[in-house]
Amino acid sequence: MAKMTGAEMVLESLLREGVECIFGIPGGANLPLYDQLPRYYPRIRHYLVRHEQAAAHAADGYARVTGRPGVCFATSGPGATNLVTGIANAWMDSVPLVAITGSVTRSLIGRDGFQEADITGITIPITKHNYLIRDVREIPRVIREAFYIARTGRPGPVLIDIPRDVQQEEGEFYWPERVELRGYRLPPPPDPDAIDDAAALIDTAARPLILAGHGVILARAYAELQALAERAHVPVITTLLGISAFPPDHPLYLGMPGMHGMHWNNMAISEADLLVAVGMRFDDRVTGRLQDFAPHAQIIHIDVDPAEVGKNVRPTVAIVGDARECLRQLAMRVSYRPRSAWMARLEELKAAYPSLAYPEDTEEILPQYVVDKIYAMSGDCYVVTGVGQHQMWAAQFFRSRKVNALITSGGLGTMGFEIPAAIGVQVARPGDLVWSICGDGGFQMTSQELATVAEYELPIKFAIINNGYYGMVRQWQQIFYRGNLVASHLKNPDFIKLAEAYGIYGLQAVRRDDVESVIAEALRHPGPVLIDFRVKQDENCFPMVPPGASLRETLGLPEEYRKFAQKPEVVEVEE
Ligand SMILES: Cc1ncc(C[n+]2csc(CCOP(=O)(O)OP(=O)(O)O)c2C)c(N)n1
Ligand SMILES: [Mg+2]
Repeated sequence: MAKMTGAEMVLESLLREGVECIFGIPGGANLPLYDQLPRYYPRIRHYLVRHEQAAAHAADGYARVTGRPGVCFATSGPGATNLVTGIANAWMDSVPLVAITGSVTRSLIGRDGFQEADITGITIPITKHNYLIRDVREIPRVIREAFYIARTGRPGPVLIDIPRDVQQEEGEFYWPERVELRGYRLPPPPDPDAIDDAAALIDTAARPLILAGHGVILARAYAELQALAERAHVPVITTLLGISAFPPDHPLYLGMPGMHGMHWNNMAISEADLLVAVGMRFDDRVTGRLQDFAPHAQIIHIDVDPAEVGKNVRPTVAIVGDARECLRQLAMRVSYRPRSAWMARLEELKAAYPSLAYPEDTEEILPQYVVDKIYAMSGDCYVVTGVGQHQMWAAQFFRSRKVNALITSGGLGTMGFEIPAAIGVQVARPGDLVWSICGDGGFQMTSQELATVAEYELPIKFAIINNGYYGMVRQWQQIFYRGNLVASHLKNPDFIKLAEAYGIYGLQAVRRDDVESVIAEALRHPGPVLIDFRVKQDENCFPMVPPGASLRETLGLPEEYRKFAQKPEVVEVEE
């Protein structure tokens, strides 16, 4: 057994966990770690970000596309608290993350010394587990456990806080062969009786739907999902985070449901007699008013986390287990049913409510047109988004055939995710095309990361859907707050000059005719590009189910489309 310092043990352990890159910022309490980094280069590459929130989001983006835990470093106090939004984001979307923070020296813990924050206390509700290491010999075991916890079962973030003097202390490096955690259980094999019951329900259903969520992607259960859908002949709806779990051009694919989903899906859910919900948690953005959700449906709920079962809806049959294994077993048990009446009804719904139609003849640039064109011209790319109207359009028009290709903040809805998460995705997939579809508001929450993009020459294409507003906020104010637009207008900087200040190629589109040519130019340019799309400022995102309403009470159907876009109406909602 070799003697090593705590800092060396951390990096040695990360190497053994297969870590190739780290996103972070140094400071007093983690300098011993940084001091060791050059010895591990290039096996471990460090990406210096400009704000720790970005380190967490970049690690999150990296983890989403690779399936391996993303790693971020921060110093104590403000470094650690800056990670909090990013950790909460990973927690809400079940993304495996290992955050390693430096902490004040052991003798100073609890004395409110310089840059002390109780980060293990602060992150208890937003981590799967966290550790404060007090003995250097614990480091390899704790890191091994942290990675195990982060990636197994329902994935999530784990934080390890290491006092500076522990990083400097020497000890014997002992790498445990196995992880033994009392009270931590891996998902059980699916209960065969539950599989039987579920298969029987599917076989006898006349109007079934599959609702696939992020769990399908996290379990990499794409083939199994497709096998179940095809063998049983059941149409598939994907939640926001389930998008790209199923081929968008598949005849059984219906798109996204919920608040800004396709209206036909919300109608279909309201008419279905069976929902097969996989790796999704019946978020209110999906269900609308719970009492009115899927009133005629029996529900099969497949989830790796037993705490999700019965949390929001009571399932007829619950199967707790890994989505891939559950779907694999279920797919073997079901039989093909033509369900011609149901298929015909779904076609009718789609034709009656063409949810995504937008006018073709405008001179101004419609945001939908920009998003639609980006997909049309980019082939099978990754798309990262911020949060707001542009995010919903990026989801509605999604058509990349790459699996796991829409990287978006679903649960927490974190503006500012769009730049740093794209950094993580591009680092993980250096040869692939990565678009970041940004809001002009969210972009400014982490725009300092353009420096990171430029420094590491990451060829991300940033499309700012510049509507001069916190667009989604303005939309709510127009519809639910009497059109009283308070604090939603944005006086923006010159984004081209901003890009150029960082050494990034900037382009602008002002008229509809510019859109195709700037996208083509961005795709031709080998490095990072920022495009400022000056879109129609008052465009709203439809369809929309008001918060607290049932899925059938949709605003902005085609006949109302222009009326809502121009003359906002007040709609009473119960929250
Ligand atoms: C960090 C954070 N703060 C506030 C919000 C509330 N919020 C949701 S959407 C939105 C507006 C987003 O504006 P922009 O980024 O320009 O996107 P747009 O809706 O205009 O496409 C705001 C402020 C949020 N989601 N995240
Ligand atoms: Mg905006």
